[in-house]
Amino acid sequence: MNFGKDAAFAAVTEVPFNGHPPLEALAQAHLTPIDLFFVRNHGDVPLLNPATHGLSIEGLVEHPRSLNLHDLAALEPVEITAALQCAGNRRDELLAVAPIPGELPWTAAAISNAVWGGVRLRDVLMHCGPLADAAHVAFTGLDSVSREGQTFGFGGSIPLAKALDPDTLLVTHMNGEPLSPVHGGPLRVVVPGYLGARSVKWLSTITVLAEPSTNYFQQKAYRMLPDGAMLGENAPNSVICWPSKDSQHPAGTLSVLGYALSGGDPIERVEVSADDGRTWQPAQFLDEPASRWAWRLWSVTVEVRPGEQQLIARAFDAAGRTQPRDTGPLWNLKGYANNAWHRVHVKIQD
Ligand SMILES: Nc1nc2c(c(=O)[nH]1)N[C@H]1C(S)=C(S)[C@@H](COP(=O)(O)O)O[C@H]1N2
Ligand SMILES: [Mo]
Repeated sequence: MNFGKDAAFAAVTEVPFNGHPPLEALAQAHLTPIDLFFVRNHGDVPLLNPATHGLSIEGLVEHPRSLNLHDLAALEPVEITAALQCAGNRRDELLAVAPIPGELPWTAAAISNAVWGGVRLRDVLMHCGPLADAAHVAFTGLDSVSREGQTFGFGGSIPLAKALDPDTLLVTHMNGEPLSPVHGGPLRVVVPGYLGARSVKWLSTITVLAEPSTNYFQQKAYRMLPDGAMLGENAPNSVICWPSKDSQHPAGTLSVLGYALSGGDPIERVEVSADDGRTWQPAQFLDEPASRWAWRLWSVTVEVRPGEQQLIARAFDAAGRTQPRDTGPLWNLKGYANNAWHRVHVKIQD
């Protein structure tokens, strides 16, 4: 089963279904087509009936509620363009440093950008009245995931302040289409600027808590060390989508294309070096950001001389935060959050 994906979509695993578009394809459209948008699943893809799908809001709220999609549709509709990036994006480069057992070898294509339609999570939460000790908002999906001898729905949580951000959405539409089953239809969360894992698919329960979710995917996975920080906001990242790794090109000028994003301050500048980081050329942005959460596609033309060459990209956000130079110091047990300078080796002919 390919869940409506394009022939060019590359499956990483069939069960659970995981895959990504060709890296070059990502730089070709500001909005990633649905049939190319990457997929990250930890369990099955439940086929849910939108007519009967229910959402319950419970925990530290004055008025717990059960809503259906019809109730949600009565709230103010909102659309936000946002990139979704898996914490495992670019894990293959960390794998080249040292093995990372049990994790998928994602390339730099575990990311895509879409316009998400739905309602504000804020509107639903305010309707339920969070109590004074509310500090986190947890989400649980209707898929079945097995870990440590237990079977449960994938889940995670975000701080209450992020849940009340008007851009954090309960999503029913993607690029103008009803949300497909593989992307969490009929209802998912989209938490712009955070790692993809918090954007829980097949959403059935929202629980307002004093502490982060106890779900395995909040407590055990998606932290930097077994007891280290839980992942949240995406750091600045930029990737060269074209030319591809180890490709051959004539000497002279070469166009370089890529994406950049950040979960904090917006991306302000992308630079490319063709001389090992001695000199850098600023890239031009190809798109006007529809929102601060959208990715920026960029291009730059560099001079390349015959021989082996490395192209390097790095981005800066508006606060001057940038990407670390080397992958080595970023290596971690689970292979998360690699945002080192992105390096692509190419061969330039005489
Ligand atoms: N219920 C559920 N939600 C989930 C997941 C999952 O396995 N189950 N995977 C998460 C992860 S790790 C990512 S990166 C994003 C991927 O969203 P996509 O498949 O729509 O690209 O969904 C998140 N939401
Ligand atoms: Mo992910």
